[in-house]
Amino acid sequence: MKSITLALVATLATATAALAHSKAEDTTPANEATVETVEVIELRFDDPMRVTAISLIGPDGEMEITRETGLDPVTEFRAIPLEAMPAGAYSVDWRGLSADGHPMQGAFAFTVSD
Ligand SMILES: [Cu+2]
Repeated sequence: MKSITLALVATLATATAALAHSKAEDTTPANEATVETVEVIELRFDDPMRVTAISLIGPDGEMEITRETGLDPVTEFRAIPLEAMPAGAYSVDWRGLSADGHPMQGAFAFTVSD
């Protein structure tokens, strides 16, 4: 009985690895970067991700952005800031649905210089 259970666990582990969830590979601005201006916020994934929520938090709180890529699953998600971004510390928080159906979330931070 024990060997059957172990075999099952091994099978499940293999199936999970084959359907690995989409990962955030890279962002614009890059995590921990210092930039002078931000024209676009980009998230790049190794497999399509349906980004279900994204927020840009600046030195004075949450800021308005507009999604360029909408709610379709994409490997390159783009959003445009709608307000001027004063110097200071920023972070982007996002949630999404991976190509394998797993809910995902991530965050990155950057600084806008004077
Ligand atoms: Cu997954």
